[in-house]
Amino acid sequence: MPRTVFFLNGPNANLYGLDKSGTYGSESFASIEARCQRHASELGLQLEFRQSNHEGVLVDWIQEARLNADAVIINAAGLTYSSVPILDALLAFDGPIIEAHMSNIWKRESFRHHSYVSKAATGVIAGLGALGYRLALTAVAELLEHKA
Ligand code: DHK
Repeated sequence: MPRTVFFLNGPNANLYGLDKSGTYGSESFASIEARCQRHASELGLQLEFRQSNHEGVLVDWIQEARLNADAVIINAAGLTYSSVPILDALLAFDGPIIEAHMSNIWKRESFRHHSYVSKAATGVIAGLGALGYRLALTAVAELLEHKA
């Protein structure tokens, strides 16, 4: 049975490649997803790659992961710094959790320096753009292998 990974993306991630600031590079969200899907299959992982602009939807997906996923990768985007509900849902998940950010959040405004998600995360990857997403998938594959 392949291991299932939920890769959950928060508000505005659908705009990657389109935002004027260029903070998140020029690659579209759809292209990043396609590359993650390819890498997941190389690793023998079943990938559920989802995006929502709504906090409650993300909470519902994390709760769904308790039943249907072996690991969670999450970029909660702007909700990283405010969402106790997302933190509580992640704390109820029993498996590896990787917090991923495209940008180096510690190099940016101070309001991005405190992450609620980190309180539940096994590890954090930030500042490497979509390469970080690839590394997050590799990390969960290895963590799940060692858990087996
Ligand atoms: C993405 C966002 O949308 C921001 O709100 C976060 C994160 C950083 C990222 O780097 O992927 O502050």
